[in-house]
Amino acid sequence: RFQRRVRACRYDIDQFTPNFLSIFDSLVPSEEEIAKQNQLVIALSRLINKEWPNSKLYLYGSCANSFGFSNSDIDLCLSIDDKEMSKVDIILKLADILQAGNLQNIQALTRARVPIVKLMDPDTGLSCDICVNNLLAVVNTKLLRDYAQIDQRLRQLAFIVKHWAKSRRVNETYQGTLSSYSYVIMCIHLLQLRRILPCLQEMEATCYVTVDDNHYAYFDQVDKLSNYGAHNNETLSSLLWAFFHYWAYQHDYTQDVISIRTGKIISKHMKDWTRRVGNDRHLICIEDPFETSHDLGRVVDKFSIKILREEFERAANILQYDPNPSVKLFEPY
Ligand code: 3AT
Ligand code: MG
Repeated sequence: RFQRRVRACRYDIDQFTPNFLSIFDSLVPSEEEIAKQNQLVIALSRLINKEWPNSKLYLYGSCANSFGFSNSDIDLCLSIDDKEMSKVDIILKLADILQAGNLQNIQALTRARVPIVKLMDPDTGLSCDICVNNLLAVVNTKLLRDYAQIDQRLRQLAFIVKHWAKSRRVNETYQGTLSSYSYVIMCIHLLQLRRILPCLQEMEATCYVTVDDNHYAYFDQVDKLSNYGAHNNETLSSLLWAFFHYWAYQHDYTQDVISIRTGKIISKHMKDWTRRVGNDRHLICIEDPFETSHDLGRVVDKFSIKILREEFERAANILQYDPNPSVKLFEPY
């Protein structure tokens, strides 16, 4: 009976795609908004370069990886080679520079895992976080953006998943749920398994970067891959169903690690992620594509894993049975 229900649902799930696409459209930032963001980055670069002529300000995170919603905060990374100053000193001096430049709500968070300066630009109302020398985040931003250019369904799926995660409050790393970065990686992995996306890090490299003496390489000529997923005609709602169904009922939480670096599921055993080490519990395992010793699920604890899995099941069941799934799916928690 279950099989019949699954089939019945899979047969007509596509009818919800136009509705999900209009939700996607409503979340995408406008051209004006993007122009405003870019202007602010230029103004901040000028201000900081006066003090540190050899520094460079990079946009990373959702404003640069193409998975940003309208009105999301701007993530910036200051690249600076100053052997004399510690990261904390740089953060404190940066806060002073911004203060003198009439930016508002400046806060230097020197004790955070990734130290940052927060600010608000009174002219545009935009808020920014600036970190220092976190260049791997700039590189992983480019990888995500490159994947998004191969098949438009990735961006659509990840927007809907992020919107669901924010509505259901399971996008809060300080409360033990997953980052937006993790959710995008989960979407890339699903599309790799369905051959809608390739595995760029397994292809012949065309792009090379070195960060802190580590070398990274992958294929980035994504304009040559625009037909890659054309053989697969699954629609957005069908992929959304597959995403939640996978994380609710198919993923083996005791054995498996998802890895977009290899385009496969690999074993926890192979990574030695089978037991708790310090605060890393490995209850849901998502390999970072570059820092392969990092499990992006390490923030998840024994309470939040339960919440997450219940939310995956809730979403899977709504998509399976609800005649109007887009209402309940995003119901505020
Ligand atoms: P929002 O739209 O702000 O929710 P975002 O894409 O900016 O989404 P995050 O706030 O999760 O994503 O993270 C900002 C960037 O920082 C994304 C990624 O380039 C980097 N990043 C986040 N978490 C990690 C991590 N655990 N390891 C490496 N890089 C990370
Ligand atoms: Mg962000």
